[in-house]
Amino acid sequence: MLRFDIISAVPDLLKSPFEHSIMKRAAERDLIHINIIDLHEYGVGKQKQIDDYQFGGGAGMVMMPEPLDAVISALKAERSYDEVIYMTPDGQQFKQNLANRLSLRQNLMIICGHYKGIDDRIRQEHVTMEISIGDYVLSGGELAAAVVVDAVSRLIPGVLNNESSALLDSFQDNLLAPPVYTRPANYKGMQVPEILLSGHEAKIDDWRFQQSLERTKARRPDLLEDQ
Ligand code: 6GU
Repeated sequence: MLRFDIISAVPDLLKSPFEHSIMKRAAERDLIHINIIDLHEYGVGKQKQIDDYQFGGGAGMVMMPEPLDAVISALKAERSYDEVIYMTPDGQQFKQNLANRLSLRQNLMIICGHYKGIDDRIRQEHVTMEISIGDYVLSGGELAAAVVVDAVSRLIPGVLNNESSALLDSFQDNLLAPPVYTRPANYKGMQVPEILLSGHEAKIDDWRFQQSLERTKARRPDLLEDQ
């Protein structure tokens, strides 16, 4: 069982992504557990304040250290965490390889930043890994966290119906996935490649591999140089 504790100032953003399809089934089978914590519960004072102006001036609020320290410390008192992850555009770029490694962990804490981000001292004190999902800026870390949780969860044995199917995903060998077809065999005159109808398993595997290679060369040659 892989447990995710996700800290957010906008927890509603994280509700739906895990309540459907594969994620839902994974939780029902107790293969993953997703716990979403509203940072406001740990806010300061009567107003339950969680953000404040930044020192040095400039537009945008910063998430205060005290509420974050309170929630992180409360969680750490319950169990030990393999990683305390902060979702931020200046983190390491999320790749399949990192998803694979995280899928082998037991307890992951994920902090979603908002506004200008979190006070840097919380990063120094508590955060062990910083992840970005790509070179663009989102309004908050929640959607990025949902991407990470989804990509990691589907790798856990038993989450996908056909376990081998995760091994054939795009990127799993630094290759893009081959094209796929279903019925009808003839669609508007476009025929499904003959080999797929042949029943020749070994030849089909070989064809798929060649297609993967060609697609990767054409679309993402950088992946082949990555090895
Ligand atoms: Cl993790 N957070 C935000 N706010 N923007 C991002 C991101 C994360 N990854 C890419 N853009």
